[in-house]
Amino acid sequence: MNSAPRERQPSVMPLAQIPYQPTRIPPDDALGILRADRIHAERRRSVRRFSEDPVPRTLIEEAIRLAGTAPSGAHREPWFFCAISDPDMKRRIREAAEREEREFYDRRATPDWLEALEPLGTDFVKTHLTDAPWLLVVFRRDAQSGPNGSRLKSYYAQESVGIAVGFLIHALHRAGLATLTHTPAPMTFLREICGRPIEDKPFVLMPIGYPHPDATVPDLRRKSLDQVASFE
Ligand code: IYR
Repeated sequence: MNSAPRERQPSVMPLAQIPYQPTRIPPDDALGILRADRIHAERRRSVRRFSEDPVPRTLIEEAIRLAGTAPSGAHREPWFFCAISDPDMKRRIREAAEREEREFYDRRATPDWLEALEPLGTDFVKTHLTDAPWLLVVFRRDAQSGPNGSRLKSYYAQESVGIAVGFLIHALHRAGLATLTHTPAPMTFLREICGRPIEDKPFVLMPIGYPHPDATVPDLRRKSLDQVASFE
């Protein structure tokens, strides 16, 4: 006897569909927009020496809002941003990060890795963590609370947060602000300092501010289009 397939009772109703009709930009205009944006983006550099000049909190708020427009798996928005300007918290973060980085440079890093870092001239001293007016700690949320005490898991959380951080870096640069994607490993101390739950994994630690007037950056080149793309 054939039993009818059991009806799956959806626990959540599908979202209503609303029209999406952005104005279409003619290709010639679009090319101008993309080119101008790319030329500006090419001037962006990771900065390791920051001015102590203040940056208004409103700029950081807007940049975080913009990052939060990134697409995410099942629209779970699996990110959390802890923005820190408190000097004492910055000092604690620097102390903990330098402890980990000293271990990295003295013991943990493989010879290959140290060789790859050699041209950048980095070491365990992280003055940017106390000089920059803001430290932004980005967390990847692997689960979060939903309605009626439910737990919502994240999907493609790593990819989603990576995209959001990309949006953030681009937006900060457009606003004339510099940052550094800094990932001291391990970064678990950041969860404790920011008071985040165990499901939140530190993803990146970003100092944000204006570059120090005497800042320098390595004279590196970017790959050309044909080195990074093929058109079939
Ligand atoms: N986290 C260390 C090492 C480091 C690793 C990579 I990959 C870099 O591109 C730069 C540095 C540090 O911040 O010094």
